[in-house]
Amino acid sequence: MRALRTLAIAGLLASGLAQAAPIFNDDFDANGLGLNEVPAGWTVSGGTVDIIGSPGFYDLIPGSGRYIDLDGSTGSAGLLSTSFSLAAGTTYLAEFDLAGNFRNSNAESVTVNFGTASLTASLPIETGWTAYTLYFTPSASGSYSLSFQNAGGDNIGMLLDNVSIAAVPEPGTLAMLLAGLGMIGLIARRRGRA
Ligand SMILES: [Ca+2]
Ligand SMILES: [Ca+2]
Ligand SMILES: [Ca+2]
Repeated sequence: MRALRTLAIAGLLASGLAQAAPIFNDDFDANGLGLNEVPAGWTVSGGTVDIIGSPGFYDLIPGSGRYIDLDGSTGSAGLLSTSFSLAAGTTYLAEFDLAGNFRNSNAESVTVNFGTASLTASLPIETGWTAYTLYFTPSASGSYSLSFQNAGGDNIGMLLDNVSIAAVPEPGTLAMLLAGLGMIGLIARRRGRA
């Protein structure tokens, strides 16, 4: 009985978490390779970025398909950004991988903004893919952007791959789920006693 109940709880929790539906996903692999390119679904302003990788085009981290060099080849790192329609009160999770520049030891930093949330990442030269997360809960529904800005402009920037955004289940939803499970447990126990 206890095992069954545990299974039921696990099932309900899994279905609750499955509601974390991805609304955006990009591994950049569908793009053509090139210097000073704009990846599909993104805009680049105030400078440039490069699309590099497999096969054999500045493929600095083999096995990653295509990815972004956040400082293009025009002496000015561009602001790479994309925007989404997001709902008030929903929490969204942005996930992405950044890596060092793999070419020179100049200090690098990338500022990431997601709605009003932001972080700055600084990775040394040969640091492989490193996962980052940013949570944002808009107070009003509307269009919000996710953007990446490499500092400096020496044509060698940090690398970006595997960007995704998903709506995460509200804590309230999980709390209600757990309260519901408590009720089921109570009823089951009463039935058992009767
Ligand atoms: Ca990729
Ligand atoms: Ca470059
Ligand atoms: Ca640089």
